[in-house]
Amino acid sequence: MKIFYSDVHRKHYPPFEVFDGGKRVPYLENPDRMDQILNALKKADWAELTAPLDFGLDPIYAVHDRDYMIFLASAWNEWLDAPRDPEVAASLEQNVFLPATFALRRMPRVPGTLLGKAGYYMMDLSACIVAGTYEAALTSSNCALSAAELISSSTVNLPPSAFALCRPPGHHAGKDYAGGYCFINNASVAANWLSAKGKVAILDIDYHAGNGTQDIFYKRNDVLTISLHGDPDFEYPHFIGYADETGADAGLGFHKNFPLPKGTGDDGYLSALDEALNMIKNFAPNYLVVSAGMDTFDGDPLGTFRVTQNGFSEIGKRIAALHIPTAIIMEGGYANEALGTNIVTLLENFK
Ligand code: OKP
Ligand code: ZN
Repeated sequence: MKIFYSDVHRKHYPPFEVFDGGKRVPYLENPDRMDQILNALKKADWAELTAPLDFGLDPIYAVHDRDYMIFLASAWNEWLDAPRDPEVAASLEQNVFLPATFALRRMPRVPGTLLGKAGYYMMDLSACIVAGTYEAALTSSNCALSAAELISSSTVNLPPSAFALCRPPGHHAGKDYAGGYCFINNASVAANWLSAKGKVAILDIDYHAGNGTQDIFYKRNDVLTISLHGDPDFEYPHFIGYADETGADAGLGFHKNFPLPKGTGDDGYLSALDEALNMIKNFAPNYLVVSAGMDTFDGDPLGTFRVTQNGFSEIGKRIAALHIPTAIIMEGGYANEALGTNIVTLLENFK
């Protein structure tokens, strides 16, 4: 199996993030996550590490708002150029760019100032921008596009599969906003690219609701989107990911959320997954894109589920049994010591 990966993600490593209560903690979405996965893949003789191709900006602009992308591209340098207090300039705050004011829900407009734009284009304090963020996010989406291209051009008899080892992740990024450690929605960019060649389903198994993916495809019927996650009634992203959100206009009936309770274990998870897989079977897509977050794992610092390693094996087995060309896209997962084993356990079913 080809694993699309680049070291460029290392350029995106914010020195901290701001947790609930204003607590400043080391950035959980860190390069060590990739090192753990790379170590585990090294021991798998079927894993073939491959550099991503460069698809240019067109496939990204086909999903994301132009002005949002220009903001992402220029925010860091504009921030460095902004006038500032010399004392502040010497302090840690200079090492990330974040807004402190967020857009209103009514009559929002895109302001002209850098901090105003940041408040408009960011949904929370986890999507810290540093010098290498834009380049890392572009490369991450090129990994996803490379996996999409492979599954659409492969001539093997078995349904082809590929893994995009993406960092930063993508599923919280909407058309015109960053959030939840995400800047470019890698899975959505790949799925939209594939949609020119056939019907696509996106299955999001990250612990958190894939709000960005939901947002991007909500009115479309050529891309079925399904997310299984911690109920937003108690979990991030709080405002979206509820069961009654099922798509709109032509897309009505082409989005499905499975909000699951705290403590969901293998059995509860797998029965919801079976329902999701039945929907995918009925939709009969030409391509499947899996947003693969491993933060459903028992003991993940950002999750409450209790999915085990056996659970991941079974999840992989059941998705692979669909026999659809599949691009697996890395999303979250923060129990770093177990992350490599967990993702390899999932991927083994597709090799
Ligand atoms: C990204 B992904 C803690 C705050 C939550 C953001 C979590 C982003 C998860 N109460 N911070 O879906 O793994
Ligand atoms: Zn997550």
